[in-house]
Amino acid sequence: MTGSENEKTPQKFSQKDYHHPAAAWGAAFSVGRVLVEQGAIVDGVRAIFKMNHENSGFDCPGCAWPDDRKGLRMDICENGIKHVTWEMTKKRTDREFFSRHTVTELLGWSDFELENQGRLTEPMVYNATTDHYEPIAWSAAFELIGRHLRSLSSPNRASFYTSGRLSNEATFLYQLFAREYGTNNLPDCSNMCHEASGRALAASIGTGKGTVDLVDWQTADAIFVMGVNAATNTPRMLSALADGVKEHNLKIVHINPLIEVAATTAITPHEILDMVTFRATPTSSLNLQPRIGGDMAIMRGIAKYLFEKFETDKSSLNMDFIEKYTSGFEEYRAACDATSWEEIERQSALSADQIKAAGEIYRQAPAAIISWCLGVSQQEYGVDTIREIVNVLLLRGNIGRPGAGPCPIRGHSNVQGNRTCGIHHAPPESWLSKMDAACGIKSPRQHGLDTVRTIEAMHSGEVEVFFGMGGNFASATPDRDRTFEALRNCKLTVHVSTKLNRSHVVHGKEALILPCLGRTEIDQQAAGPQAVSVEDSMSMVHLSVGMNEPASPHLLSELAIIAGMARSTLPQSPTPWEQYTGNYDLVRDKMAEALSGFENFNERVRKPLGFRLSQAARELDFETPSKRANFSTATLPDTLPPPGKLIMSTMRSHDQFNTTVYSDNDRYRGVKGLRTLLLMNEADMKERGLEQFDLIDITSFAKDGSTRSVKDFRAVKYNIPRGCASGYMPELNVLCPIGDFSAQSDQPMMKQVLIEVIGHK
Ligand SMILES: Nc1nc2c(c(=O)[nH]1)N[C@H]1C(S)=C(S)[C@@H](COP(=O)(O)OP(=O)(O)OC[C@H]3O[C@@H](n4cnc5c(=O)[nH]c(N)nc54)[C@H](O)[C@@H]3O)O[C@H]1N2
Ligand SMILES: Nc1nc2c(c(=O)[nH]1)N[C@H]1C(S)=C(S)[C@@H](COP(=O)(O)OP(=O)(O)OC[C@H]3O[C@@H](n4cnc5c(=O)[nH]c(N)nc54)[C@H](O)[C@@H]3O)O[C@H]1N2
Ligand SMILES: [Mo]
Repeated sequence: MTGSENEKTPQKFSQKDYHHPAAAWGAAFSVGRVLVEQGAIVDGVRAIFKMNHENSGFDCPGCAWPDDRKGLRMDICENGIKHVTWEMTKKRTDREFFSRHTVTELLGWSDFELENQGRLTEPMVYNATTDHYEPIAWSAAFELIGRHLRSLSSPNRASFYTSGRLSNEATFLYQLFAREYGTNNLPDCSNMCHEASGRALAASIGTGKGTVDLVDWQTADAIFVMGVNAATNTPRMLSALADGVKEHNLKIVHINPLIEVAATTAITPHEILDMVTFRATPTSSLNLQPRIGGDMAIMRGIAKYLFEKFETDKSSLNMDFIEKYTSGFEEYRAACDATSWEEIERQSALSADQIKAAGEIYRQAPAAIISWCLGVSQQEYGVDTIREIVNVLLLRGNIGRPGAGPCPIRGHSNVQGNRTCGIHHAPPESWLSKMDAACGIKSPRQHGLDTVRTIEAMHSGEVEVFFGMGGNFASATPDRDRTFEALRNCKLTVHVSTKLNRSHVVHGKEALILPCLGRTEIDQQAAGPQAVSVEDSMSMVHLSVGMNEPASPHLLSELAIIAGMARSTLPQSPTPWEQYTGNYDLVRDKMAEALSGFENFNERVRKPLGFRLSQAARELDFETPSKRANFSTATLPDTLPPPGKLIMSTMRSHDQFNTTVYSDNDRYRGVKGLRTLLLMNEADMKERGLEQFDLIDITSFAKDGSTRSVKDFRAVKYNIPRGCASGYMPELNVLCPIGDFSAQSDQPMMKQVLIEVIGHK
């Protein structure tokens, strides 16, 4: 139904089903609009041709999907282009802008309005007397940070956040600074993203990463796509899916409470002929629509089906693999026997036949990949669920051979590299001792604070200085109101950013905004223009080289900012900060000594495709205490909402990058002009007397009994299982209770919020 069809609905928003393929022309038009709006049309087009090219371009900051360098094809996507263009905008947030607007006034602006002012141009400091941000020299800004950090009674009273696009080189210096200063307080966005994946994989196969690469994606016989909105958030995955279907009859199973557009058909932009002739490729063999939180039940059901089939067909399980490489098989079989189909149906909200159909696709496939993203990881039982995914893979030996394996789809473009290079509040001893020996420092051994615990520590006054290296901590984290109080409670907040965002206007008693170069920009240092490296979702490390003139002559690189802060805080530091800043090869030489897998870093990273970090589990070498891949045996948790309540997942629209909102539209879900919405099942709406677009209040219920509410959202009828609802982050973060994080992963349960919905009468 469109807005205009409903009397009660103002004209400005609407929702109707989307019936076109993913990617295709709608994407092309959308790109054109953004290029024009940001005034970046010429540079934008030039940039697109430079993006993700073998060692001659910059890495797309849009997502962590690996680059496909098959010949000359253009492997780009709409959202990557939007993201790059957003950074390359001609608009500027300069000193005149800050002198025109008080911070109190800016606080009333939307996230879109804040970022849409364009690129930050020089360091700014908050003046509490005037309530304005005012220019400050870089040297004075570093001195201010140094003064605060030197005066804290313990280094643990500062916390150093990272958003996942920081390069490997900057990451390494950042952690080195924090640890030389004396703290492991290194929270990062992965604490909200794939922490569950890392922990589950480490326990099951001895490594925190997936084992597959892009060639595996191109050769798999079956791929399971769980809990990801691929056409929006990992659009280049569509190429792998569509090519697989066309080239070798790939079977694709989508598991998602919503039928996202990637689960229908796609036309990928590099298939120019398909674009011209509107020829779409079906990208789904089967769609399973579980209840939110129902994924583990599905995986348990698939395993149960394999055991049942094994009675009559011994090829259903790979017993040779199981005997040679795994432990815990008999216990796992017992756990599957003990789980009834009835319970599996109840928890997943699917019939046993539907799950068996997925099981049969899996059983028939000689090689299979199971991939997943936030729909699986941001759940209370995310770790158990991901371990169950690995159980299913182990049953058929789907690991360590071509076309097979577990594959977490990472989010930010270098979030995996951040962890590899030391962003970890709980680093393993072996990692620390190698780094310490190489760098000549003595790192603290006491574990640090993650994202949720940093918020709580700022709230209670235990953390007094917050440093944000990229990202938008105020908006991205759970429990908005509490996070705002926490940030405001700090003595000093510092944000290294490219654009203005909420975290700058919700600040500590003293506050700095430090503007940095973006990934698309030339990074000129003493030794000439510099390149940085990143690691993609599939462990490929490669160079990224900026090509545009910097947005302002006053921007510093992230490495230079870290070095400036380090020198001011630790005047006696033996680390050659200035030399590192002048020539990133020197940082890489040190990383080659400090990080295993980075030997000959400078040489290997300059190879045309970079290099792949070797991974033991891919070679069937499982670095677990048992030296085997471990089956897990968790019982199926009960994740059903109590009567009268709904389970809500928060997610991204098609037109946003995390907290950066490009527009109020969500094209593939047919939504126009509305972000304060809640997608609901029609029967759940009826039960509450709600009609399409009715105004609603949403209240969330935390485990500690507290409640949080948002008002004046709109109910939107959608194809979603009963008892489930979905809406957008960051608007709904106010409903995510700070204390409701998973005990298994410590991740906030951003896809599993218990709510009630009440219509306005
Ligand atoms: N354009 C664009 N690209 C991005 C980003 C962006 O914001 N914009 N963000 C980047 C980042 S940091 C990340 S982490 C990734 C995020 O990529 P996604 O994981 O795709 O992110 P979300 O939009 O949160 O979507 C989650 C999906 O999980 C589904 N889901 C919800 N609950 C469940 C459940 O219980 N089970 C299952 N199976 N599915 C469920 C939702 O319906 C939705 O399709 O994308 C990265 N790429
Ligand atoms: N409710 C709910 N909340 C969520 C999620 C969810 O699904 N639901 N997802 C979570 C996930 S997966 C993630 S990853 C986090 C994201 O959390 P963050 O990474 O903290 O947030 P972003 O929105 O990606 O950060 C955007 C800001 O980064 C800055 N920036 C952009 N480019 C650069 C650069 O090159 N350098 C520097 N220094 N700064 C730059 C800009 O100033 C921009 O405003 O959000 C989490 N929050
Ligand atoms: Mo993420």
